[in-house]
Amino acid sequence: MRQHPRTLRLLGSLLLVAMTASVTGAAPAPAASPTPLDRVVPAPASADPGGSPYRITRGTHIRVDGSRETRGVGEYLARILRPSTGYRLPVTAQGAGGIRLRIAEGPFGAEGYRLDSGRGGVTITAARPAGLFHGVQTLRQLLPAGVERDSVQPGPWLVAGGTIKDTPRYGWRGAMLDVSRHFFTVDQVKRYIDQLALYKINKLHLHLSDDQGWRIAVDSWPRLATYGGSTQVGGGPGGFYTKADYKEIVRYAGSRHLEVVPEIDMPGHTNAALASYADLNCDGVAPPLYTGTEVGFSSLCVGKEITYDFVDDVIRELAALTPGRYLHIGGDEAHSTSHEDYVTFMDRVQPVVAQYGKTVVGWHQLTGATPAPGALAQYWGLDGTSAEEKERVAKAARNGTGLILSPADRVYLDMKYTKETPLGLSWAGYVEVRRSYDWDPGAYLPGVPGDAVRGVEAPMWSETLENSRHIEYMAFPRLPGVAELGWSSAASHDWERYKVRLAAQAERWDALGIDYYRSPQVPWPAAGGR
Ligand code: TNX
Repeated sequence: MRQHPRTLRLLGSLLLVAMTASVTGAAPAPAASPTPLDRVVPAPASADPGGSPYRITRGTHIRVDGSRETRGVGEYLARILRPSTGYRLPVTAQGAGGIRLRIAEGPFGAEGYRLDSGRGGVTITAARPAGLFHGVQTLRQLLPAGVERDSVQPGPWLVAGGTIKDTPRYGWRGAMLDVSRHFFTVDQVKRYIDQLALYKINKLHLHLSDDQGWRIAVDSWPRLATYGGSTQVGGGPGGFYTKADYKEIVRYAGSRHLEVVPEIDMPGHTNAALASYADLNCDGVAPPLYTGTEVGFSSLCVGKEITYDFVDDVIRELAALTPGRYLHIGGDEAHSTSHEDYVTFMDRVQPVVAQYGKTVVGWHQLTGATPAPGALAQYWGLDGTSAEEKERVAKAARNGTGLILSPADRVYLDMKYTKETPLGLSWAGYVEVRRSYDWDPGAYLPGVPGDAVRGVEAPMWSETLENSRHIEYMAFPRLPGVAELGWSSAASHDWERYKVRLAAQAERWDALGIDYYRSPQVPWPAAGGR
């Protein structure tokens, strides 16, 4: 009997499926099964699957309400989806169905959202554009990883049916980039911003000055950038951001709903400034530029009036460039400043920040002086930090100083994963993926009231890091874990489940060209098909 050609094709594919299954020893995944709603990093507050999936097709529209910012989120989504789907995906204000971004009152807070998916469409609802933007990040992760590629992929583009309701645990979910030890270009910073946005990070802290380089143009003290920015660790050419460059970083971060927090580290970590202006030195002699990696040898001259003219000018110009609320004044490792001078300096400088309309952030040594009302302290101690130092921080927290947690032996992204890691430092120990994820910011420091903890931040110091590949290798896969600590509830914390969700991200990093460390602690999908 002659077989109908369609039956033959069907038999052929069944045979192929059976063979694949016997080769891999596993049942083949149904070709079109969409990603489950809860397979997202950071874990959403709730995910209720149900109903039919939505399929993005050639006819899909992205519908936005009238506001410019909502339209901006719609355009951002379209720019992600168009290259890989090959669809037009017009962003329109009219019509129904498709992907809808909607601003509405609701229990969303400033950054939360709700995502409803079903046969007729996907609707993301939020009170603010930032919530829509975070909802879009979730939607990305619900689509196949191929959606991240910049050439047309086969699809199908299915989003599982159901509802996600999501809102962050903390308002401060930061990442710091040290652009002083090695300089990174505007494009390199933008690339990192895009990676941070994937995981709903909302603060980009830029460490703009240190012993090895001053990286931001200051009109009233031009040599800071032109001379103080002219080298870096290892003696390379360094660089600095013009004011236009810096504004472009701020604009780009804003378009990804990140707030830039600029840091000028004082009174220590200031060799680049001291080298640029002899008058800033107590002895009136400018030291040479520095390209090594020691810390703690430099200090502004606390007893000289010109120091405060300098601080006033720098803070004024930087505040004027910064739409965000915060200005970080450093204050760490001031080993060459006496305690008395440190207190004098911080007492004088914090009001200058307030005078130019900003809120002080400082490294936690600030709690050894008197933190200004409303100031935030960034804790970077270790398990082994003395009980006395921890108590000083806890006491400040009880007195109203907010805390950002960046424990160095958990979330310093420049720490080596193991002794074999080719990049990074190890003064705080080796920090494998589990260690960076497996702690609770809300219960980390004894004696700290829960509401004093404003969030978490992952610093990336760049003594050993010279390019985007280096940054990515150290950030991935630890950064998503820190993002999850900042976003997801303590109740959802579970390494065994987290590591599976994390492993599923690797395909996405491959599609985006993000380098990462293949930690043996994470059950990565088998290589191949990449
Ligand atoms: C400590 S933590 C520093 C930085 C270094 C970093 C290297 C802190 C506030 N200061 O100056 O770059 O360690 O891991």
